[in-house]
Amino acid sequence: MGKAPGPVSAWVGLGSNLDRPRQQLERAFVGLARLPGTRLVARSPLYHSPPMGPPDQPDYVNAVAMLETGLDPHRLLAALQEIETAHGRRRERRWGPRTLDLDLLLYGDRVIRTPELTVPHPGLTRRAFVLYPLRDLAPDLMVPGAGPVRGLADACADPAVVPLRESGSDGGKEPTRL
Ligand code: A4P
Ligand code: MG
Repeated sequence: MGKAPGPVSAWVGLGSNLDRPRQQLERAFVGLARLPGTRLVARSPLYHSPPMGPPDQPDYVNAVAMLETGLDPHRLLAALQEIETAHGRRRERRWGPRTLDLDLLLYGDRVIRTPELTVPHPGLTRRAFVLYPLRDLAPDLMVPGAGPVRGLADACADPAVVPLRESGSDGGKEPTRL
């Protein structure tokens, strides 16, 4: 148990709107790169987005990471939750503000529906703050049951979701392969 047959491409959505969100995401990429049996292959540019859900919270910074991992999906989810906890994440209300949210967006072409894990992530096909950074990394990637990322991103165009200004290493417009 615990190992998938071979490395699988897994896509993780990152979001933060508390305690210096850019830095939260920078640290989260480091945490993802250190996961056992896992390589951080690429990271998207960072995006600025207004909150989806309760409006009485700060705007978010969002991004996507591509991993190659030998962890099975449930082990990977547990590892993502450990990183969230290390970032002081507290679960207070649904869609409330958070230091770090890590969502498992896609795990290869697998469709998973268990009580603790739904893949593809249920919000994936409707959220520009996920689809824009995912399109930067993999426009032709197929979302099981929904089609290619590029078409999904075009279909949920949201002018309020914009790349963060270039500044230092974390606001560039180009995806970074690692
Ligand atoms: N879970 C099931 N499937 C998954 C998956 N594929 N990836 C379960 C991650 N978790 C998954 O998550 C609740 C439970 O979902 C977990 O225990 C896990 O077993 P949570 O992170 O504790 O709670 P949450 O994030 O508040 O709820 P939810 O419904 O997952 O919210 P989302 O979808 O993560 O959305 N606005 C902007 N602009 N940007 C954002 O990033 N994020 C959210 C949260 C709200 N508004 C936002 C953003
Ligand atoms: Mg979540």
